[in-house]
Amino acid sequence: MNEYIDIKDEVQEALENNIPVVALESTIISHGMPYPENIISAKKSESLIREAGGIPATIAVIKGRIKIGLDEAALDHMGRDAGIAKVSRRDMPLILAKERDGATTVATTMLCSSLAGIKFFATGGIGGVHRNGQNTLDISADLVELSRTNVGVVSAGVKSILDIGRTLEYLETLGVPVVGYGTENFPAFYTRESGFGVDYRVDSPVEIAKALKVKWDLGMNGGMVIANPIPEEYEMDPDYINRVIDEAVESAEKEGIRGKNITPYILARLHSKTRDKSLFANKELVYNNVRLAVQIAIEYTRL
Ligand code: PSU
Ligand code: MN
Repeated sequence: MNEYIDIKDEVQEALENNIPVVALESTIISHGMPYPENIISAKKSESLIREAGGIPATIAVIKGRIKIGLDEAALDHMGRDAGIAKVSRRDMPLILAKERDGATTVATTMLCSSLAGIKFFATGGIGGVHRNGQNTLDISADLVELSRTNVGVVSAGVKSILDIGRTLEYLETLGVPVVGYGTENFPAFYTRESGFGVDYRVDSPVEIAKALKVKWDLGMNGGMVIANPIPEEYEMDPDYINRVIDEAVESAEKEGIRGKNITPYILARLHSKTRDKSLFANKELVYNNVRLAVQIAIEYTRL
């Protein structure tokens, strides 16, 4: 369909036959979790989508080709190879032209999903306005992508490594709807409540599917932040995790970590400081998001 994209056969068939497809990102594999947990999590996410009646499409760039749906060897490569670039929107043209490998962020997974015709995407957390972002202007390209690319993104909210309040303000400015699944409180990834409210509470996948259909029928470009709190049984103690996060943010500053390296640095630090408790929570919240995304995708195919 496009000279730069390879769509896996089963994904192409699903798209042609109105079978729900859910996209998954690869930055979470290459830069968000350590090996081998990253591969375990990626594979389990894919099987949860299949079990629910959908087709998974993990997205990455391999040797300059956009891959929509990865085979086992490609997934393994994304999880093991230390030299894979983190690819946000600005990086795409160069990584493709240079025929390099790249892990797609929320922004580029949305972009590639949309090029392939996929409307739903599940991940862990989205990027946002970094702390002190009002001075550094470090604002994730994920937010701008949400304002222009037609993909619904299910996440467990925004980590408090970011400035959650300013992230929500910025999404409002960009016209991106933020809904809470079964909650009025915007979740903060490891914890169910950030203290900030959502615009709308929604209690069923069909409500979300309908709202997105309306948005796109009206030609209003952009996605939606579907915020799905981590299940209670996996929630971390807010005081504990926020203390570890504060310490990790401080350490990133001290070491002069900047730009695209900040999030991977902090995540790795959290996993080591919590002795993988944060990694465990991260995996479980991803599975919870995958389950919701496939339900929304199913409802959307019925509208
Ligand atoms: N949050 C996580 N894990 C991740 C990311 C965010 O808990 O792996 C990744 C996502 O791919 C997201 C990206 O799109 O970090 C945001 O990076 P930046 O702030 O550099 O845009
Ligand atoms: Mn940034």
